[in-house]
Amino acid sequence: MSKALDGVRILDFTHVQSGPTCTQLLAWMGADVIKVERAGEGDITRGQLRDIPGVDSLYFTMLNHNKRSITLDTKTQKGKEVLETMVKACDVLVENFAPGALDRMGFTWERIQELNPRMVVASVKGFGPGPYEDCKVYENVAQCAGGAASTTGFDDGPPLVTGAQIGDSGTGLHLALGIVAALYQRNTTGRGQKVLAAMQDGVLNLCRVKLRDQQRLERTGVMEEYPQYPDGQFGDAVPRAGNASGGGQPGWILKCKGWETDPNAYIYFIMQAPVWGAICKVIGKEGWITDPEYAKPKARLPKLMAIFATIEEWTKTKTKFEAMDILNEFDIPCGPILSMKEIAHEPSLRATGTIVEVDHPTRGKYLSVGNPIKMSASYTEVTRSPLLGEHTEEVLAELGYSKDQVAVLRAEKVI
Ligand code: CAO
Repeated sequence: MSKALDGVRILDFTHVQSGPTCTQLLAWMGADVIKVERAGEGDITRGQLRDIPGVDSLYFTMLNHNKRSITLDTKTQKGKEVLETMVKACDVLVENFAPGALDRMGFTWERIQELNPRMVVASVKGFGPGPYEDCKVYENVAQCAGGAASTTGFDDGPPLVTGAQIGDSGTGLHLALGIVAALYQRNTTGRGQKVLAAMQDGVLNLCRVKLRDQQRLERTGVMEEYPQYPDGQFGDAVPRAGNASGGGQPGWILKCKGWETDPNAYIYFIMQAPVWGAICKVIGKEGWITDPEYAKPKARLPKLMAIFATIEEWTKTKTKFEAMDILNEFDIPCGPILSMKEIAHEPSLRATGTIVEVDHPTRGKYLSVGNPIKMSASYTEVTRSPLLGEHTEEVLAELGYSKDQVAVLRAEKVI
C-alpha cells in the first residue's frame, strides 16, 4: 500500500522532543526522514533518562521511529557542503535549534532559497517575534507562557504543569500540519516557504477556551460552571478550575471503589443536561428529576459541588469500570482515570496500533505509542529508531558521494 507522503524527503535537523515528534509523524505518513546528528553524541536525548547503560534511551527511541540517521559536523566546511547537497535533494528542512543557530551555521532563509527555491523550511521556536524571541525554551516554559499553567490546578494551590506534553509534542503537531499545508501550496506556486510554530502559540491555541473565559469573566465578573461559584472569589484573571469541565456541561472527578489505596480509582463524570433524568435514577435520587431546585441546569449551577458529592456517594460503591458500564448504558458521558500501566496493557489500544511493541537491536522489545492518526489508505508500520549514524554511508551514496569521498569525510571527522 502506498503512503500519503511517499516521495517527500525531509532533512530532519531536529532534537529533543518538539521537532522529533513532528518529523516522526511525517515519517509515519511515508516521508523519508533523514535525521542529521553530530557524531559521537547525536541527539542529546539518546543519552538522557537512560534505563539501560549504553543503549539509546526510551526518550530517544519513542520520538524517532521510522527515520534514518546520518552523522555530520555542519560547522566544518566539508560538512556544510554535504548539508548544501542535502538541502538541494530534500523537500523540507525541519529544525528546532535555539533562535539564530541555523543562521550562524550559514543556512539563512535566503541561502536556502538560493540552493533550493522549492524547499519548505519549518521551525519550532519557543516564542514568536517579540520580547522573548531569542529565548531557549523547554516544555514547561511553554506551558507557563502559553496560559496552561495559570489555568491548571486548584484554586488554593500554585500553578500546575500538565503531564501531556502540549508544549513540545503539541507544537510538533502544529508544525507537521504547517509543513503538509506548505507542500500542498507548493503544488501551485512551485516555491517553498518558511513555516514557524512557536511553542507559546501552540500552547495558547490549545488553551483557547481559557481566553474565551477571560473575556466572559471581564464581561460578567463570574463564571457559574467554575468551582469558585457561588461561594468563592473571582479575581480579574481566569482562575484555576480544578477538574471542572472546560465546556458547557459540568464535570468533575469522583472517587470510585478502592480510592483509599488506588490513586487512580476515580472516574470523570459529566452532568450532561439531556441525561439528567438518567443520572438521578442511577444514583437513586428520582425526586431531583422534577424538583425545581434541581430539574433545570441553571438551578443546579450554584450547588454543583454538593450534587457531585451526592453522585460520588454512588460512584464510591462501584469500581471505575463497573461505574463506566452502568453509566454508558444510560448514555451518561464519563471516563475512567486510567493509569499508564492500564493503558500499556489495554488490548484495544494494541489492536489499533495506538500502543505498539517495537524491537530494537540493542534494547530489545519495548512499548511505544504508535501513530494516533489513522488513515484508510496510508497504513502506519512503526519501525525502530536508527542507531547513531546508521545510515550515513547509505544516504551519502544516494547523494552521489563515492566510497573514497566518504572515506575522506570520515578520516577528517566530518561524519
Ligand atoms: N554539527 C555541528 N553543530 C551542530 C550540529 C551538527 N550536526 N547540530 C547542532 N549543532 C550546533 C548548533 O549549530 C548550535 O550551535 P551554536 O549555538 O554555536 O550556534 C548548537 O549545536 C546547540 O544548539 P541549541 O542551542 O539549539 O542546543 P541547546 O542544547 O543549547 O538548546 C533547546 C536546546 C531545546 C533549549 C534549544 O534548541 C531551543 O530553544 N530550541 C527551540 C525551542 C524548542 O524546540 N524547544 C523544545 C525542546 S524539547 O523540550
